[in-house]
Amino acid sequence: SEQPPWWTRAVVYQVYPRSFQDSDGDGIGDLGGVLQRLDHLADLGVDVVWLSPVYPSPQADNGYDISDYQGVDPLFGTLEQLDELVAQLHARGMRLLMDLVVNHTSDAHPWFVESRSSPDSPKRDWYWWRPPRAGMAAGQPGAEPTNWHSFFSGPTWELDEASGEYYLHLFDRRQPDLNWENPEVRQAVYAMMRWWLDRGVDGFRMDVINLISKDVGPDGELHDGPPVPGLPYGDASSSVVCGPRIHEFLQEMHREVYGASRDRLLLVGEMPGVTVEEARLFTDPARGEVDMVFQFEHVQLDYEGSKFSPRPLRMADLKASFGRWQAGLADVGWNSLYWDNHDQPRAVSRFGDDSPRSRRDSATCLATLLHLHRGTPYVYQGEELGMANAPFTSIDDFRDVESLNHFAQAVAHGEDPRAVLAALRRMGRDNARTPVQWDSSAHAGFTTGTPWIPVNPDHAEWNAAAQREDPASVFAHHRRLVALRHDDPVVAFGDFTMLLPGHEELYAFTRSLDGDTLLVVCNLGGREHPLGELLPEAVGAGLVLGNLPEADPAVLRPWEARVLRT
Ligand code: ISL
Repeated sequence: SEQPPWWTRAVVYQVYPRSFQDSDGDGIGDLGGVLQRLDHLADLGVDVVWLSPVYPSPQADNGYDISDYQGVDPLFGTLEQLDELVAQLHARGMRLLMDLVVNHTSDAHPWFVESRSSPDSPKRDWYWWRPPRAGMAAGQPGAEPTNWHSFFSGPTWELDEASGEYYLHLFDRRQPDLNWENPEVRQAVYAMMRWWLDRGVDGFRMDVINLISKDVGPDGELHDGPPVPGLPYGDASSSVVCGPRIHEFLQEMHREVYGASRDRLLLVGEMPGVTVEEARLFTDPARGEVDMVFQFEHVQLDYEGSKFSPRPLRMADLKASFGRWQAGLADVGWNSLYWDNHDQPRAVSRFGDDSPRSRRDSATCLATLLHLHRGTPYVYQGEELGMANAPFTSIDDFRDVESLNHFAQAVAHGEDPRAVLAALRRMGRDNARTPVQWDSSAHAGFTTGTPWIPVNPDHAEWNAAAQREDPASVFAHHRRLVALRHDDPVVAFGDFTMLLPGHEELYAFTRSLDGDTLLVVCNLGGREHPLGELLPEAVGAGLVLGNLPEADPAVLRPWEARVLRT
């Protein structure tokens, strides 16, 4: 049979460049900084670097608003440094994944500037322009073409005074959605992708790629969505999530772009709202779409409706969700595995316990779970150090457009500002965007200037320098887990079977390949459990890797994780 693709044994590390390492003292991380820190990545042993956007951008959404797809923003450096990064990574046996943000551009992109210039512009149809709702005057509240609520609060439509028409933006008003119905748009995107592949990059992480096909009628009609509770808006999901032509577009992209490069590439689609049934189609190699998707189910279990209405997570829900994804993509397709990224709170604060007593143990326990599932693990910068959420106290501490817009909208609708702030502190994206903690010096070694967002004061204790040589550190544990995936085919390819599905604190499963079985037992709580009673087969088994010093094999201590060979 054929060799499995290279990425089935790979671990990906995400760099969010703004917060990784600053090399020129302006307080913002840059490519020079990434180049200085490659030894950290090589030490960890990761195979791929996914680089969040460095393209020219007004930075309304930290670079996810792109004004030129074929360049590097001076804030981050030069195209020459990007080429240097490709060369340096390749020299170390690593690959580079670029962020592809093509659901929308910046409103400063020349395509949009041209499109906006006149209803007769040849690029008018490259974006979604619509007149006000029938019988209503432009600008009147409720005159928007549909009732859709933006991901970043408010309506998804912005009025252009000059033409009296609205344009669509599922995200910020400075991020107008491209019209993928127009074949010229698609060809322009494909040409840009080929240009990057010719530069030697090894694939793409495709931003909200399952939103590019909108459910539009033959005469251009778009439809209102069901009401969003408590707000004068509707939910756009049924019109934009995995729309009617999404598979066709991804297959066309595949044919038009990858060509002879296909086997060296990794293609991962970020897909909010994707179901496991859809993911099977997206990742079935025979269909020629993408290699894996980022799904969102496990990061939507600890809130109700909106991410800013948090509720406690139930372990049984988490296990049921992962279990379904592991089973659903067992024979066809492939999973991506992540706890956090630049859009999510820090894993140890959200799924673990970041109090001093449990932080190291819960971070290493979560790492064990991440790396031992079947799929490709993604480690987000700082996760390998057990970095935690930030101690934000006021709305002035936040930088993220999503958080700032939500605060303004919620307070305007009468919510208690203290309650809104508490939700932001728990769920806000800036938690993941404080600078990487390299050492205990001022600004954690991130910059010699003033960081664009303050470093977490806990860097005095929690930093890379303190962990690199410490075999008990979170970093050292991640490094062992990466190596285990490279060395042990059971970790990469073994079947997954969930055990004790209803247990409220233990997360246990087996991985099996050709009669060789690993048993993984993780205690996701602060109490001891009688492992000998719950899973007797665990007691005599050989320890492959654990996160605490060896002790009584019949007892699983708080946040203890063991990988055993039965
Ligand atoms: O963070 C989220 C929860 O509110 C998501 O809705 C997030 O916006 C979604 O996952 C899409 O994320 C991606 O596209 C956004 C960008 O802001 C994110 O940083 C990016 O990862 C728009 O480009």
